[in-house]
Amino acid sequence: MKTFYSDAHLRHDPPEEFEMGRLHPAVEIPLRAERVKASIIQRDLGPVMAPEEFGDEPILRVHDSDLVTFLGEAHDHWREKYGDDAPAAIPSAWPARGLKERRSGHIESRLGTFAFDTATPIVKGTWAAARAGANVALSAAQAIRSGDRAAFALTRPPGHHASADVFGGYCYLNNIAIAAQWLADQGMKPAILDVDYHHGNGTQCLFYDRPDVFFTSIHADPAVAFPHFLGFADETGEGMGEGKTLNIPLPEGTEWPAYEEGLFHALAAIKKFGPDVLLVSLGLDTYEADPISRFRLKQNDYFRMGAIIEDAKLPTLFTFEGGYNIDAIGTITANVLQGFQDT
Ligand code: FKS
Ligand code: ZN
Repeated sequence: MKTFYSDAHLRHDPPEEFEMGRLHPAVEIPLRAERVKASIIQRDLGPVMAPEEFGDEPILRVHDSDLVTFLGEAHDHWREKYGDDAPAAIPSAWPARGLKERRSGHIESRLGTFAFDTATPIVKGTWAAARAGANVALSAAQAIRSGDRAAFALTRPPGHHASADVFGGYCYLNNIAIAAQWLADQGMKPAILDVDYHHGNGTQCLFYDRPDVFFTSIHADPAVAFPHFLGFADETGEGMGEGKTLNIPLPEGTEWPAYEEGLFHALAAIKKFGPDVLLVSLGLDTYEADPISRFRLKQNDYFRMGAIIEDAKLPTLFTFEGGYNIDAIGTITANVLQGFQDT
């Protein structure tokens, strides 16, 4: 299968993120995607291609123009306020419930308005990288639209936590949602399967009331895991979208047998929906040695994962999401793609 990749992702290189009460070295780093690209080439899984430029329109089908404008100018405004020594913009105040809120155009006010966490810094190159990521996902969608059986969008930064007007969880633009919407606009019927360790809250919100896009996610129980406020089993969609969302939260410590059961459950629901294209938010942070997550999948389990996804017999677009074990990320990503391809 084709892999789409843009080196513009290298420009998003935040040094640190604020979490658990302190600044930590960032885990969502350029080396992740570089390692994945290297493994794909080494395993000979297909050509690595540059994306085409799709312009703002497909992004604006998913995101509010206020967010898009903000992301485009945030770092300039941050530097104007705090100077070049404060490289990464991170919010420190939010318009929380219980206080009457007024919103000015000030950078701190806008950061608090659009960001939902402190782990998603905006650096000088963030917007260029995020925009290129959307083009990577759209180029993969175009390959699928043109008849390719599968495509891998090596998107970085990731996307599944970003919603119409909110960014966070290392995500700025929701790559998979942009691709799914573009395919829907071409007359296709998309289903989204999210296998990242963390619930795809952004993707779920974007399609929650939609009858035409199915969303299912297997993830760590949000009662104890990020993103904390969404991803519970009783969220099933609303209005016209009732029944078109399926969450499968699993406990910390989950190993392959229980995970596989969840995967079969998700794929059975997808089959019932009857899509003509499958989009997979491919997070690799379910790995046993992931530094920030607590499932226990082993390297070989990822071949199985790819084979099970292939068994849906649908044109399949993978987008890259999380996964932070730098030594394993290339291997386990390639295992999924190879498991799919060899089936
Ligand atoms: C743990 C705090 C968790 C943020 C985790 C973000 C996860 C991002 C991701 C994505 F795919 F988007 F990259 N902090 N104590 O892996 O879901
Ligand atoms: Zn994740």
